[in-house]
Amino acid sequence: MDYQADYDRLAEKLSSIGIDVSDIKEKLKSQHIETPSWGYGNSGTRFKVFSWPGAARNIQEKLDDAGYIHKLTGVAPSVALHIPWDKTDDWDAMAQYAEEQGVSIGAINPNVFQDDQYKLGSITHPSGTVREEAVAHMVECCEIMGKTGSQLLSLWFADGTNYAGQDSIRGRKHRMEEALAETYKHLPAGSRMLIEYKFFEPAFYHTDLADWGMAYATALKLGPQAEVLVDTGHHAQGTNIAHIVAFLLDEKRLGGFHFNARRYADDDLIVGTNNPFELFEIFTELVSAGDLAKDVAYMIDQSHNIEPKLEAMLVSVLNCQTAYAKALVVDYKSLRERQQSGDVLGAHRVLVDAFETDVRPLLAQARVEMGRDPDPLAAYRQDDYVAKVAKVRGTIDASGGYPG
Ligand code: PSV
Ligand code: MN
Repeated sequence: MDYQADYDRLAEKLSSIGIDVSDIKEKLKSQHIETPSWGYGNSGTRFKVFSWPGAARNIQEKLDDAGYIHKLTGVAPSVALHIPWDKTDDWDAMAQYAEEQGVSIGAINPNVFQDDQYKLGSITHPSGTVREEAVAHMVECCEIMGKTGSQLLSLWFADGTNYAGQDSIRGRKHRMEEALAETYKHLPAGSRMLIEYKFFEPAFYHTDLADWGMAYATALKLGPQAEVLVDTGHHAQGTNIAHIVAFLLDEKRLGGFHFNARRYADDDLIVGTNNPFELFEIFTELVSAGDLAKDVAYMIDQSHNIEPKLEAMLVSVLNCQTAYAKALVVDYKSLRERQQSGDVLGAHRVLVDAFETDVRPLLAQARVEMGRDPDPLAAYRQDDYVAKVAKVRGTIDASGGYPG
């Protein structure tokens, strides 16, 4: 890949507007995008789960695949686990195995939505016994955090109702607060609880944690270790996610992201495929917030149906890099000046200029400096990893479920 001359030109242009290219490259090299274990296995829609040749069959293979994505990109050094999907008897061995693949264990995601007893909810269920089971599972996940060195408990609940009057919304709110307060007590020191909201699905009348405001209010009640997780697929059409991000950053309660792309609902498509400008808007808020964003956790949460699993994950990571790089080349000084003088379209133009900048040479250079291939997608396509794992793993029957 011949990118050097383009890189030199871009570096010169950036320095002419006062942007230090080596500073940008350092930031790109320290970017951290966590991939989800469940993105490497078979997954799909509620209509059909297509079997993918070489889809990971167990946690070791998921860690192998995550290690491969990190090897290609250099910016995906951790893997989120979903419990019990990824449960093991020997957490030390799993952490060790992950390390051997060049990755670490990231967020621990309890699963309180797949068992029969959760039909009417988990932590908001009318039955105290069911709520206790859900809390016990979350406490177990806090213990797993201790054993794996994970710093994040990432919570999402399918809880809600389908019909008006089905249950007391305020009653459920109180049950949820009680259950989360109990779980909070078990968080390992220095770790964080991320509260993910979603406005619908699987519940269709009301969802107990429907939006960022509810997650934020709940986090405030719980304490400083509780923060909000923004899944980009969990909003109504037209919602300005960048605004939510800016607000939560300023309130110091933005804990992290689940990135994916959507057109209609929670489509869980490859990040940045149909919403590159939205992704860029989000990253400009993060970059311009400086230190306020230093602890934000960046994770991918997608469910591939028809696309090759590993390539889908790779493209998502690369698209996050691209959005970040574009946000880093914004001329923020000029942006502030134009904002200050009321230059509506001038300010907007500053953002568009950065968005339209071809950052591929910059990314190529940063990758080479990280010891990676300048073009990870080409490297992936030339490599035989996928063919090798397809041969070893074969095609397993995927009719078992919908992990997405
Ligand atoms: C729910 O749609 C969600 O976004 C949550 O993060 C789950 O943990 C994940 O998808 C996997 O089902
Ligand atoms: Mn999610």
